[in-house]
Order: sequence, then structure tokens, then C-alpha cells
Amino acid sequence: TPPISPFAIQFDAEAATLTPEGPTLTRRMSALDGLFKDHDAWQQAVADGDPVVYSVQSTPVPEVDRELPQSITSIEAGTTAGEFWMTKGHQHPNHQGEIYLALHGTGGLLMFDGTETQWIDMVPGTIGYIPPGWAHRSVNVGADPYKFLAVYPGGAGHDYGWVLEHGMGKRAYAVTDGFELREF
Ligand code: S6P
Ligand code: ZN
Repeated sequence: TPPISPFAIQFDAEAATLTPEGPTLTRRMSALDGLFKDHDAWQQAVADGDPVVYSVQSTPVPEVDRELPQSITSIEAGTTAGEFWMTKGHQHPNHQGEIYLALHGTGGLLMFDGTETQWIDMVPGTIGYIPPGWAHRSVNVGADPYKFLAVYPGGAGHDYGWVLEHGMGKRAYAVTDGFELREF
């Protein structure tokens, strides 16, 4: 990767966009294999049109050591067998910290260190801090898209296998007056 020069990023908090744009990642339901509690319901959702669950828009800052990339994740509103739609979730193999700034909607930042689970309610203006060594997943617990800005060390990496192996400790389910966390 060639070195990157200083540049300005236009951050529109209202529209939840970053300009200039780097790569955009789109994850459909089929990409979340093994993550929802109810596997049959997940399979049915894949068969029923495989909806987009979330997308991640980056800036041109590369994911390499010592760079500081940023991205905006937008999670659609929805549930699968009562479980709120969410990101895959990952651990940073190099155990580095990260921050999330909520921009739109109502979400949660679920963190798990292998033993303990932590949940931070995320509403526009909330900064959620993810310490090194805590796997993290974002959950949309509202009726609108939940959007947040992430800023993270470029060399942190994404270990998705860790979550498949260890889980996230808790799951967020829809209940009449919002959400409820249940044992994994
Ligand atoms: C990267 C940061 C976010 C997530 C994004 C999608 O360190 O935590 O940009 O990558 O929210 O989640 P996931 O779990 O599919 O990478
Ligand atoms: Zn991360």
C-alpha cells in the first residue's frame, strides 16, 4: 500500500456519510451463517430474498498498521425469530481499542471478553469505547436504521472465527417495550 497524504473528510452526521468514499461492504443475511440463535429462521430469511442486513462505508484510509481508518455502518431494522438484526461481530486479533459514535436510530454495542458481557445503549451522540480484547457486535434495537461511525487502528484486523467459537455472551431480543438481553 502506498503512503497516504493528509486529506479532509467531509462528515455529514445527519446523512451519515463520509466523503471521499472508500470501499463499501454489504452484508446480506446469508453472510450471517451460524450467528442467529434460530438457524431454521435464518435459513428461511436467506431463502426469502436474502435481505441486506447492514452495509459499511469506508474512507480511502487503508487497513494497515499505524493508519487510522474510519467507516460508517448502517444496520437495517429487523428481527429473525425475535432476535434483533446485528453485525457479525469480531475480535481484533492484535487486541487494540476502537471507538463508535452513534449517528442515527437506536442501537446497542455488545461486548464480550470471553467471560463477561457488556452492553452500551447507543443513541445519536453516544461514543461507545471498545477496550482492547473485547469482541464487539452492534445491534439495531429500533424501528429505523441504526448508523454509527467507527474509528479503529488499521492494523487491528478482524477475527470473525473468535465469535463463532466463543459467542458473544448475550443476545438481544425484541419485547413489547423495546429489547431484552438473554443468555447466549
Ligand atoms: C471495524 C469496526 C466496524 C465493523 C462494522 C461491521 O473494526 O468494528 O467498522 O467492521 O461495524 O461489523 P463486522 O463485525 O461485520 O466487521
Ligand atoms: Zn472492530
